[in-house]
Amino acid sequence: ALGQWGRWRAAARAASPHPAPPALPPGAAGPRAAPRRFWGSYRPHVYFGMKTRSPRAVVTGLMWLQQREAGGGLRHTCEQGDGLASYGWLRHDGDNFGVQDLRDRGLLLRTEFVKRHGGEHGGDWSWRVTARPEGAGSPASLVSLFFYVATDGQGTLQPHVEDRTRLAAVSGTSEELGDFRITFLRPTSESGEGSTYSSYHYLDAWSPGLHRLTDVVRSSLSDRFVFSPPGGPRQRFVAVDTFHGLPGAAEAARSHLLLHQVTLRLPARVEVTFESGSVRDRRGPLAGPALTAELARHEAAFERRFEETFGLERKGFPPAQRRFAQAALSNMLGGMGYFHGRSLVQSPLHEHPVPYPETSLFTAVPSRSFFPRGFLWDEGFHQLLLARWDPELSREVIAHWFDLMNAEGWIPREQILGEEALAKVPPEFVVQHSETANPPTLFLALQQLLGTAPLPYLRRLFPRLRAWYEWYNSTQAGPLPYTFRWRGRDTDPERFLNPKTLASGLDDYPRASHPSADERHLDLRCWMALASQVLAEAAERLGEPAEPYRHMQRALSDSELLERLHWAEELGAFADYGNHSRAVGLRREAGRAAPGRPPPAPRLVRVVREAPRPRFVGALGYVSLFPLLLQLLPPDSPRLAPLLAAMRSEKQLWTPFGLRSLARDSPLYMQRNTEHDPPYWRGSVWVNINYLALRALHAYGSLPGPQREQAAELYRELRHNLVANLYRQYAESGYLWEHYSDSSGAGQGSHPFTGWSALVVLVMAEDY
Ligand code: 6A9
Repeated sequence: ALGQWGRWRAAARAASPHPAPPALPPGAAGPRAAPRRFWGSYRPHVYFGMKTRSPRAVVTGLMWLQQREAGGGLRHTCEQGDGLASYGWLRHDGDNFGVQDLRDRGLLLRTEFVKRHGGEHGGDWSWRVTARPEGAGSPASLVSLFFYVATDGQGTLQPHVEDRTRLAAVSGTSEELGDFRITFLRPTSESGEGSTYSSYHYLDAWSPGLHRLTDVVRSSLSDRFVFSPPGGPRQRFVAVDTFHGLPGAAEAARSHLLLHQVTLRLPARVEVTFESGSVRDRRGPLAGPALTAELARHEAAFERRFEETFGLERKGFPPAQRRFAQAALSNMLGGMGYFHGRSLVQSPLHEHPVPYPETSLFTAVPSRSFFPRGFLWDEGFHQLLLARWDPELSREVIAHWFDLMNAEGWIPREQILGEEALAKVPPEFVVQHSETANPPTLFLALQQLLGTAPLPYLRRLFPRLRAWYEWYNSTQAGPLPYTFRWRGRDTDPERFLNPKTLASGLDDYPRASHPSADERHLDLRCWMALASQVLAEAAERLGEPAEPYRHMQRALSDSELLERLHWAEELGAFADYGNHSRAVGLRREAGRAAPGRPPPAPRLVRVVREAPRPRFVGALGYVSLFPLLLQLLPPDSPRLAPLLAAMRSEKQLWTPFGLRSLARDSPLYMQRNTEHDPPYWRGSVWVNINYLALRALHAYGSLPGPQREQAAELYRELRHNLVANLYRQYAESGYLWEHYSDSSGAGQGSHPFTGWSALVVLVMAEDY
C-alpha cells in the first residue's frame, strides 16, 4: 500500500537523524566547552587507558606481561579468559582522578591517574603504575610494562629515543589536543626512591586500527633477549622487536603506535606524564612527590564527597563494606566510555541493513570485559546512581542518548560504535532493528533529575522526549486500547522452548508460547505509565500542554482497567496475555545420519502438548510485579497483599539472596531455552529489578495503607539479603556480577558487572 516512493522514504527515515535540534549543543563535549571532562579513562574495554572525548582521539594505554609465561599472557583488553583474580576502580570521581587494583597471578598492579586542568586542550595528566608481588608471587619475577600512545586516523607522533632502545618521550599534535608531550619516567622503587635496574625496548609501528593494537604488539614480540642486572641472575625474556605486518591484513594503516616497554623485577613503580602545549604556568612536572600529593588530595576529597552523598559511615557500615560500595560506584564511573561510529540498522522495509549516521556517545557500560558498550535500558539504571553523584554528568549522558534518535523517534538498543566496540561483538548481534524497543528507563533517571534540571536543558531535550514517547505509543501499541506489545520477538517458535523477547530486556523470561499480534505485555504497559508521568511533569515545568500525558497516565494506572487487562485470577497475580500453551517442552531428537557419516548429535526440538489458545500467560515472576515495582498500585489496592505474599514465599520469589526472576513453582523455572541457551531470566536474582522492588517497598512501607507493616518488613529483609550477598560474593570472588544464583547466591554471567549491579550502593544508602 505504501508504494515504491513511500517505502523508500520510510526506509530512509530509519537511518536518518531526528530533525529536532540536538539536545547537546554542538561542541558541548569538546575541550573548549567542557575542558575538565575532555580527558578521561574513557576506554572501559582496556585494563588501563585514557583518551579524549573526540571522534578520532589519540589514545594511551597499558599492557603487561609476566615473563615466566613465555610469550603468552599479554594483557591489554579486559577479557574474562585472562582469569584475573580481581580488577576494577576502587576510587574514581569521574572527573579528576582514579585508583585501580588489578590482581593477576601473584602480581598486584595499581594504576592511578590524576588530571591537572589548564590551557585550552584539556590540561595535563599523570599516571603511576605500581607493581608488587602478592600471595604466591615472588620478588624474583620479571615483569614487563608496555605504555603506548596511538593515533586513530589523525594527528602525528614523534618518538624521542635515548640509548638506542629507550623511548623516553613522545611529542605529538592532533586536531583537538594541539601540541603535547608524553614522558616515560625511569622506574623507581615502590616508594618512589632510588632507581631500579630495567631493560628498555620500544616499538614504532602502524596498525590497521585501534582494534588491532594487541595483535601488532604480540606479533612483534621476540624471545631473543636476556635480562642481566649487574651481579644478579640472568633470565631470558620476550620484548618487542621488529614489526613485520599482520598476517593477511590488507587494510590500510590508520593508527600510528609508539610503545615503551620497561622490563624489571618487582616491586617497582613507573610514572608517565602528559603535558599539554597550551599550559603555560606549569609549576613543574606532576610526578614523584607532587603526584603523591595530588593523589592524596583527590582521595581525601573523594572520601568526603562519598560520605556526604551516601552516608554509609553514618549508617554504621564497617570500612570493608564502604570500600565495596566505593568500588561499585568507582567502577561505574571508571567504566564510562566515549564512543564514535555508526550502528548498522535494519528496518522492516529494507532488504539489507544500512549504516546509521556517525554518532558519538558518552555513556556508562554494563561490563568492561563482556559488554563494554552502551545499552539503552541499562543506561537508565546507571543514571539512577550517577545522578546522585553528579547530576550534571547524568544530564549530559542522557542528552547524548537522546541525540542518537532517528527521524522516527527510535533509539537503537545496543550501541556498537567504532572498530574497537565492533571487535567485541559476534556478527549475529550487530544489526539493530528499527522496530525493536527496549524499556524506556531513561525516564526513570529523568524522573529523578526533572526537579533540578535547568530549564534551557529541559527545553532542548523536550522535543526528543516527546518523539520517543510517541514512537513507543505508535509502534508498540497492543491489540486493545491502552495495551502494549513488544515487537521483534523470536520468529522461529519451533527452535525455542519459549521464543525470546530481547526488546523487553528480560530476554528469555516466559511470554506467550506462540508469538502473535494479540499479545499484551504488562511490563511495557507499566513502563508507558511511568513515561506518561514524566512527560507530563516535564511539560508542566516548561509550560507545554501536559493534559494528553496526564490523561494517558491516569488511564494506564487505572486499577479497574489494569485488572481487566492483566489480572490472572488462576495465577493470583498480574500477567501477560497472548496465544499460549501451558504444556510445552523440549524433546531430544536424534538427527538423521547422512550415508557414510556418523550420526549427528541429538538436538532439542520443541513439542507442544496442549494447543495454544488466547489466555493469560501462566508465569509468575518479575513481570507479574511490575504494577508494584513502578508503584502504579495505590497503597490500598487489594492486589498488594497477594503480590507481597508471592514475593515473600520461598516456593515462589523469595531467596536468601534477593528476589528470583521466576517463581520456583513456575513451569519454565530454570528451564533451558535451547540446547545452547541456559536459563537467564528464569530464576536468577537480578539487581536492577531488586532495586525497583526495594524502592517500591520502601514507599509502600511509609504510606498509610493496610499493607504498610508487611511492606516495611519485606523491605528490611530484602535489603539485608541483597546487600549481604553482593558484598559476600565480592569479598569472595573479587567482582560484582551480572546476576546471582537463586540457590547459592554465587555470582553468574559476566564480570566485572558494575552496571546495574552497582545500584547496591543506593540500596545501602536507602536513597530511592
Ligand atoms: C552478546 C556476546 C564477547 C543481556 O547488560 C546488557 C544486556 C541487558 O540489556 C539485557 O537486559 N545483557 C540482558 O538480558 C547483555 C547482552 C549482551 C548481548 C551481546 C554478545 C559478546 O561476546
